[in-house]
Amino acid sequence: MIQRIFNFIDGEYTYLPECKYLDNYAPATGEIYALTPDSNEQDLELAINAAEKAFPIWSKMTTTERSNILLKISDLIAENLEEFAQAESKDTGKPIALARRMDIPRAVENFKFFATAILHTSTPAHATENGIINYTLRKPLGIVACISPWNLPLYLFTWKIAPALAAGNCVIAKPSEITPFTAYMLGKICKEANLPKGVLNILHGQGGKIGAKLVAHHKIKAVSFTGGTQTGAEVARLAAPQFKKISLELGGKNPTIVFADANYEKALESVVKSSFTNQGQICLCGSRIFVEKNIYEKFKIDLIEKVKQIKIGQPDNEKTEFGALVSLPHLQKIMTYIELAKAEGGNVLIGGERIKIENAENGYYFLPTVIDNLAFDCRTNQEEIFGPVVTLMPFETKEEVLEYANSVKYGLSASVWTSNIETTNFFAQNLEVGIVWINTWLLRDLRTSFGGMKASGVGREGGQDSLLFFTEPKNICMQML
Ligand code: TXE
Repeated sequence: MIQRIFNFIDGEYTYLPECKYLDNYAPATGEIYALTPDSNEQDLELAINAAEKAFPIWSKMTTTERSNILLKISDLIAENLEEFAQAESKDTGKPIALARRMDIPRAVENFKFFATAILHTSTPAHATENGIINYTLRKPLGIVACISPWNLPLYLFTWKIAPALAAGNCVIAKPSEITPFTAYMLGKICKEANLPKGVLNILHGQGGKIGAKLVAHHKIKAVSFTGGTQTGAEVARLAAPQFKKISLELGGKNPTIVFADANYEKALESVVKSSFTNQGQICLCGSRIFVEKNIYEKFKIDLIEKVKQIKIGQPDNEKTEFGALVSLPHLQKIMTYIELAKAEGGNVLIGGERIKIENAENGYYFLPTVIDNLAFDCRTNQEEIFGPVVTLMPFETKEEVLEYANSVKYGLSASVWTSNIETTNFFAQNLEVGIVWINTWLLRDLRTSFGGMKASGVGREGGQDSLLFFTEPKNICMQML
């Protein structure tokens, strides 16, 4: 049965009779299972008007009142975790176990974290000896846009919405048209949590169409975007002339650097995860693996053995560790990079092709792939592939591998495996990325600044960074009588 998705505007699921719909596919089977609104300006104006009406009410609530409602949303997502996890797995092709363990719990945490963070904010004051005092007020911006991608749908959707709402803004949120379902489900939760109508409006549709119109709308004061670097540039081009605040979390081509003095087994285990979690569709995945020369051959053999053991299957199977890619166009993009790697002299050590799974022959399944024998500066090693494809390269010195690691236009994250403190400090100081993990990967503390530099984006999310982004500072200077 094909399910119809609706926009959530002014506290209700809305349906405009002339609304057109986009097909929504289940990656596990390649079948159309839902229809997504292809929203237009009319839908956008309805959402803007609803947000405009709600802003005076929501922004004037106390932080405790806002906090209680956001905590209720967090609790309701947690109470419906299984339903959200099943929906997320079906919509994205990711294993149900991963959606249960990572995606939905993080959405619960996002609301809880920012619902409590706003209870503990402070702003600076500066007193001078001649009775002058300066203090800072921070005010919500107004109506803001939150635009999120298809790889971690509810996780990243709520990562933007929660702080925006917590800070007192009203939000028009646009999820990816490729994976809209859990965003659609969030509307009902917000209604049950008594979020005042119009505070959060969820608009579905094509990025290049309603997404662009949302960014360009003169009543949108800020845009928080996560997605591709190219799209990020387009968002910036539209927002800049209107002096909107923008936060861009974009692509990555992250290095994983393994020294011979690392904990070998831990490094090996982690490299499998940082290469292939979520089928390699996480902007933080380590897609370029550099291994110190004297352990390279052993590491290569051991890594291939580990990859062979990955349980590939239908996403709804509890035992599946590696599911389907998110869409057929994305699978085809991945296949073009395999051909490119071969043309550049790459040696496909494992994987490199689409596979058919019994009873799901039309699903978007692709083998986890490891390629070596490529130069650090070839296209395969410079461009973001965003799938289950990693390259393996040896190195001899710190200086050599630092040059390789920093050689890409991206600067999002990196993992370094070593037991040597000098090596740790050398890379912490010199890697051109926003996040460096030492002897770990994807360990996240929501208080930390999250984001990248170079072509990986502008600004940071997380903790106070998000609350500062979604508020406007005002300095008051007072001469005490
Ligand atoms: O991102 P898009 P997609 C990278 C990865 C991937 C590429 C494209 O390389 O292959 O981005 O992925 C909306 N104005 N990442 O297609 O197109 C769109 O509807 C306003 C890295 O998901 O950037 C969706 O909601 N909005 C990333 C969102 O932007 C627009 C995770 C992202 O879409 C728009 C995912 C426009 N002109 C992909 N065009 C990460 N950093 O985690 C599109 N959108």
